[in-house]
Amino acid sequence: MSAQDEQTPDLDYDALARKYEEERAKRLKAEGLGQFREMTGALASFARDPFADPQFTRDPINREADVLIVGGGFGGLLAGAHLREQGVKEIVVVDRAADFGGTWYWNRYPGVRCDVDALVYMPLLEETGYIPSDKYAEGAEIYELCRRIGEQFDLYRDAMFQTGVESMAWSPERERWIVTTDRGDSIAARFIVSATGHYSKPKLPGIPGIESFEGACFHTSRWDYAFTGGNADGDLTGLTGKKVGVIGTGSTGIQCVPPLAEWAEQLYVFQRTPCSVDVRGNRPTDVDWIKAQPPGWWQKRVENFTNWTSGIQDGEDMVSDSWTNLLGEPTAVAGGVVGEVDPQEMLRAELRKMESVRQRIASLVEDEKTAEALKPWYHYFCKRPGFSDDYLQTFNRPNVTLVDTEGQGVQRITPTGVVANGKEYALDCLVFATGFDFMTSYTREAGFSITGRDGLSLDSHWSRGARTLWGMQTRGFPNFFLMSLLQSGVSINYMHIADAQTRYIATVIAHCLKNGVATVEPSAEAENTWVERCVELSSARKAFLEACTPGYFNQEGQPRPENELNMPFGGGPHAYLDLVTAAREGGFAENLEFGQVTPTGEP
Ligand code: N01
Repeated sequence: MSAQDEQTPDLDYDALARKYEEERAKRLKAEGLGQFREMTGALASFARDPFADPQFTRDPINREADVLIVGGGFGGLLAGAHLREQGVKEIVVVDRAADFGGTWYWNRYPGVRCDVDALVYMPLLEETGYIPSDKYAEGAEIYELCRRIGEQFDLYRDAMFQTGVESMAWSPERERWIVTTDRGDSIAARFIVSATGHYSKPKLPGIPGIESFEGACFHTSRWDYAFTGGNADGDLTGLTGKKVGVIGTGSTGIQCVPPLAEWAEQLYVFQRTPCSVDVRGNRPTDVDWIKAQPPGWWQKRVENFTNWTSGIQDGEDMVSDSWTNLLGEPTAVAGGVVGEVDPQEMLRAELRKMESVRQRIASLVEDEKTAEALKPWYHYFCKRPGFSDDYLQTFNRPNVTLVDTEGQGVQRITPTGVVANGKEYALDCLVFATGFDFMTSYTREAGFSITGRDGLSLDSHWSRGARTLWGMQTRGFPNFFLMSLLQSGVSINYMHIADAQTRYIATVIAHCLKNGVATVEPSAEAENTWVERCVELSSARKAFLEACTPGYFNQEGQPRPENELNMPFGGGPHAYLDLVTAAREGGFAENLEFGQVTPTGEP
């Protein structure tokens, strides 16, 4: 990197690199991921579902199914919808939640919205006829679309809610997966689609005293409206006259802080690392535009968005927002995930972007010390970029205090408050916006054991890293499909990848059911080739993450050696989507091994 740059002669890149390193060093913790705690034991009550009927009971179910889908979020819903389109009849969706929705079932915190354009993020809009009201849809609206998909594709009929899968094991005799649950069920399923989500296991910080707090206390994905009053639109009347603290300033924190500030008597925002907060620019949906579109518009817009967010100027920028104009120029995206652009050019563009984010803070936040503390000093893609048009301005309110801990975090929690920077802040309510387990271990996040052929557990099979074909199948686990980020394509718009993956999965499953094919799994050669390709392409992202400020992307600054296997595919969304689409359109057989055939006729 040159010390100066023609476009921004004032930006001293070497000085920035030193500053970033200094700030990173402040945040590195020896405990790494060990600093977080699961919601078990003394913290088990944090996991309670505040939206479900706690009295719900039912008799155990013993049944057969063509396909068992774990997870009723968009991954599971898309799988269900595409399987139905292929004529598959017996589809059982199992979810711990009391309804469909996945992330949008759980995350109902005030201010929750999707920060990706609704017309590309929300799937099956043409099929359901649903028109989102805003460019960035509210969580409640997305949750409603999930329910509508469940209805329209008849997925409620056999759904099992408030039910956690405990184990699944392949029975070679029956050529079925035997799935057990925490309600005593036993389901023999021919196929499994494990769509357990990327942010489904909330985590808490292991701050000393966390169990001792006596006020209201909850994680953002289990919002306690019984205490705060109101709903995701605000009206948090229960907070009138209350002192509230929020720990965590990631994408969630920056969304719930403005409504909390509006209703609490006093709000303390405990910050360890500031989020980068860029322009949001929400506005009502252009309904006339949608009505004027020919069929197939969703796919076209989705492809256009993926192109623009991966450095390809594909004619008109249909979405035209802070994502498609990510670095202020058509460069690339996501810290080495997409390897199509000159890394030095990308680095300079990214440093300029971060500078503009800092300048925006200085222009919006009145108190200079607070503005200074809100400035992020790390590479733009080390953390997920944030967007908001009201978060920064919230710090101009007299009832809001930023408690910046300079990378150290909160020291202690007491029965009556939080101690940070040596000072105790008395609180009536404490909110943890501290995120989720992310790519720690597939089965840990999913919460159930998976045992394939010959008693092989997925944990031991992947003990040195994941092995998959296109991130969706793994050898030794017949008829098992998964949706995760491991060796899978990634896009800013998860739905583009999820839609392509579930179309592929539905095609392969329907092929087997229609033709009486007992089993399907990747061939050794196809799996090895894919794993090698993923490893080869992982080096850019690996190096990038190693130099990043700690966060969930890099296992809190301690990236693991097996990461070269446990990363998303580094060849960009296009290469991945082309592959999966070609496979679905006829090429899948050459990469798969099929078991014996007993013609059955119908799927
Ligand atoms: O979680 P996070 P999130 N003391 O892990 C802080 C998606 N999402 O729920 O940065 C004090 O990003 C931690 O501090 P630091 C999106 O993909 C999407 O916000 O580690 N603070 C950080 O600030 C996103 O990335 C949307 O120093 C402590 C925060 O907790 C993902 O979900 C909306 C601490 C955790 O941030 C997760 O986002 C929301 C401690 N001891 C979320 N420990 C949209 O589409 C942790 N922190 C809009």
